[in-house]
Amino acid sequence: MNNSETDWITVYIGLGSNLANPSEQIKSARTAITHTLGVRELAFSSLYHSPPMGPQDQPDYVNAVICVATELPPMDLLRCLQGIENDQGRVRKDQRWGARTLDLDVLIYGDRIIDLPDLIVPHTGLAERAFVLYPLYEIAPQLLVPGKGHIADLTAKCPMNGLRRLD
Ligand code: A4P
Ligand code: MG
Repeated sequence: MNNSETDWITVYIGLGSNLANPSEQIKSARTAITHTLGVRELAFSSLYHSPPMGPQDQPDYVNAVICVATELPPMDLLRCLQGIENDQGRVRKDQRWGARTLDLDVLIYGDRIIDLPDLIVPHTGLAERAFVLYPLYEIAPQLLVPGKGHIADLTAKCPMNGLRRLD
């Protein structure tokens, strides 16, 4: 491994969609993420179906988690992900946790704890959300979530809340 290779950081990104053919939105986003310069896919979870957290008058979600290696600094990665959300028709409305074609969240960035106005990592709520924990556990069962604990313990404590794995 040369020196530049050692600067690549392992990052977990959560994908969510509940509009305009959610499964296809998630698959397109996976392709877009892995085609981003400075990003390489390491693993991709199954797709999961779950009822909405937050306002109930919206369709159910499809969620997944991707693990990548990246040489992008955290804010550059976030901007790339927001660009992909926009490309896939994301419209930001005032309602919190409303329906969306695509939501990409930086869940974990190496062992970093980040507390910036525009970026909090590990992602807020990660430890309480079945639709994040179970796909994360599927692809990284040994993971230590910085500041929160072992993924196996977090997952064991979290009810599935209607989450089910899609074939
Ligand atoms: N931001 C801060 N930290 C991060 C991070 N780690 N990753 C900021 C990504 N963004 C981060 O995000 C709002 C702001 O968060 C951004 O400007 C960014 O700088 P947003 O994507 O514009 O809005 P949002 O996603 O509606 O807000 P929020 O509060 O992040 O919502 P969540 O936590 O993403 O939850 N139910 C199911 N079943 N499945 C879901 O995936 N998702 C949500 C949204 C609600 N209910 C759901 C699901
Ligand atoms: Mg979000």
